[in-house]
Amino acid sequence: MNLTQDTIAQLAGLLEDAELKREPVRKITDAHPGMDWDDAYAIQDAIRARKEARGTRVAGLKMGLTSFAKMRQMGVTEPVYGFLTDYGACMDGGVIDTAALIHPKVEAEIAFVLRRPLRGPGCHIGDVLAATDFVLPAVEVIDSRYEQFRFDLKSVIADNTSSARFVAGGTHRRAGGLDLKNLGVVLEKNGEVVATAAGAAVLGHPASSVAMLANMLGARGRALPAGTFIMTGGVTEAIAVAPGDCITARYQHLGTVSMRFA
Ligand code: 0L1
Ligand code: MG
Repeated sequence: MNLTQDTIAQLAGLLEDAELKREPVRKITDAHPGMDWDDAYAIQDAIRARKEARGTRVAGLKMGLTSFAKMRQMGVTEPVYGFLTDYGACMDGGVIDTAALIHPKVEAEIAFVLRRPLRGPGCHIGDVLAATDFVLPAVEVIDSRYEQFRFDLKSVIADNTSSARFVAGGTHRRAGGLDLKNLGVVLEKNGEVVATAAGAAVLGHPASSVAMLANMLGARGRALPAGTFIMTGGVTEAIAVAPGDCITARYQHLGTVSMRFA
């Protein structure tokens, strides 16, 4: 690690204030070019600790930048992980207030809920499918705290991977009976199809995103407990939304997830 504990705490405060006040900031590596991966995750952990100290509960974990479409869109090459908050959970079919956000975008994702814990290293798709209770469709609303979504990978990790809101819905199904690799997803904005994809868009199979998360956490001495809700990453590129927009994500075999932005 290259940053001091004081700098990590200060940067966590800066990014959390940017979220809570809706005031975007410059990417933090501009002022701290020596920041390394451990520093970036330490800042994310410090944001999580600040929130938990105020009573926020962690509602699940997320993988980000797991599809080639997203990596291409953001000009990065590696997946990242972050956490979801209880106040970020929104109702399927409900209204999401953009006044609380900076520049929201939506991503159609496939979520997993674990029946048994998973611990890396060495975790693979088979381990994930054996440990999964059910899968369900979910839409993530991301909202970078950086001006104009301009960031690099370390800055985005520190910013809790742009995590803001999420909507889980549709139908939950046992993973065993589903071909998750070929599962089709259609994303609609205001009744028009804006993106289509299959589950394989996420690292070849969405379960490999969960395996990668277990392995990334394992490298930091952490595990995924039973019951964890995990969003595996957008199957398509992210789509910008504004007040008045209606989003529907339609999933083969898993139903739909929808929301309106106000
Ligand atoms: O969930 C995601 O894939 C987002 C990761 C962070 C990058 C972004 O804000 O698009
Ligand atoms: Mg996402």
